[in-house]
Amino acid sequence: MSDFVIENRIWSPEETLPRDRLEALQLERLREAVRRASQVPFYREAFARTGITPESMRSLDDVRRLPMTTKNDMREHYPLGLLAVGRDKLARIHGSSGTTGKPTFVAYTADDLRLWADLCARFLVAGGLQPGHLVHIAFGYGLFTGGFGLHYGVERVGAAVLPASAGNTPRQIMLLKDLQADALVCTPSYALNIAEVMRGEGEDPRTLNLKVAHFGGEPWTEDMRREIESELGLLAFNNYGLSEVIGPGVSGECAARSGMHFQEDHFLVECLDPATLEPVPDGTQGELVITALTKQAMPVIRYRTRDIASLDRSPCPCGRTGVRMSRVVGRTDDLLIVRGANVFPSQIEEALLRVDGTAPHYLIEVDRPGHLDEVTVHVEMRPQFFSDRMSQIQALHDRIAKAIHAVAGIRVNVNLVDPQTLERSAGKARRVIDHRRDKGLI
Ligand code: DLL
Repeated sequence: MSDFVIENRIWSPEETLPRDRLEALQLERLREAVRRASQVPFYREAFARTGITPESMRSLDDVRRLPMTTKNDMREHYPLGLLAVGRDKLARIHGSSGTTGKPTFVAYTADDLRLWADLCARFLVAGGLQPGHLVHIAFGYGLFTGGFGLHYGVERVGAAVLPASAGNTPRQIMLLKDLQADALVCTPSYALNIAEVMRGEGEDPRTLNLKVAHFGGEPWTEDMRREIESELGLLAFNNYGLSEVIGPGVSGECAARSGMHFQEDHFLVECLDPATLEPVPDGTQGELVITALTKQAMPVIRYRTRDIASLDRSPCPCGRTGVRMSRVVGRTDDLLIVRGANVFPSQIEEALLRVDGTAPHYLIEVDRPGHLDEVTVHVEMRPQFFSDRMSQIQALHDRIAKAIHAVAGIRVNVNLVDPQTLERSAGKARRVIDHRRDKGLI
């Protein structure tokens, strides 16, 4: 870890608004958000069906009467069907890559961009960024919101940006060494990658000048934080966001590093049981559902993030009053419900890792050919185990099925496949194909 001392600096006074004033502001803004969303036919029609008007939002609990928005709704209005302003009012368009091939576009007015830079400035300052620092940004500059989002946030703070963008690790290392950046912005896994490549070259990553890092865009753990901090000799801060809501800047850690403060004056957050859509108590994990209160170009009402986390409303020593969210522990799209049993792909992975002879490459296929769900787990054999002897293959097959039953509590079909035959991904590995979804059964 670094011996850099983080001062508790607050960027905007709104971050410390007493709860009653914050909630009054949220309610006022919720009405405005409903008014703005009424400019979008998708929302206008949904509001009309249930008699929603801005004035009908009498308390913050009334948010629960509003319709939810899903990623699928965004896809159905491709490319820009959810705009609340004319195209001539747009200042920027970003996009998030989806599994369906086409991105989901998100749009910003000039005011939205100003707000976004400010929201990023808030968490950057909370995590020790100072005017005069040089910030190395290794997020991609492009449709992804990471690069440009953080870029303007850093500029807003009054620090300098090195827009290194993503990829070409040796070049990133050269830039980090030669320009002596004080802060690093990228995904946590990429920071580890930079450290690993330096070590591979016989260099000590701790000799870089980095003092702080702001990581986001993917899940990571406390263990990973410890490892990155000791490898790179810096203090690492977590920040969270998603394109559909604005990008980075939805929440971020302060010096206390015990949860990410939600920027509640701009985003109303609910934590719901993903099955019943009822609120869960604070401290209990649920799906985050977010309403953007002030975004103009593309209002978003009760967006189902699919991110599982918990909320903590206890006071924070930093003085910020925004509720803190925990790390994202998983995504609801990772959870499979098979014949009523809940199974995470990670449980199948855990079972496979217990069985000798299987490689950590697998694909889970779920279907409902009749009335019952069926799961087939395709598993690669390790090259050294690959055998012509039926008896050996049968024994391996049985061991896998038993291990999965023991860990995940479900019976599955096992399909052993030759080494190197399952698809590899340059980004996130695709682990699940659920035919029930394609058939509209779930
Ligand atoms: O990843 C926005 C972002 C960029 C946030 C850079 C922070 C820093 P998307 O590409 O739309 O947007 O992906 C959003 O990434 O729903 C989470 O599942 C995941 N995610 C983002 N930040 C975190 C985080 C950006 N700190 C999706 N921890 C979200 C865990 C995160 N997961």
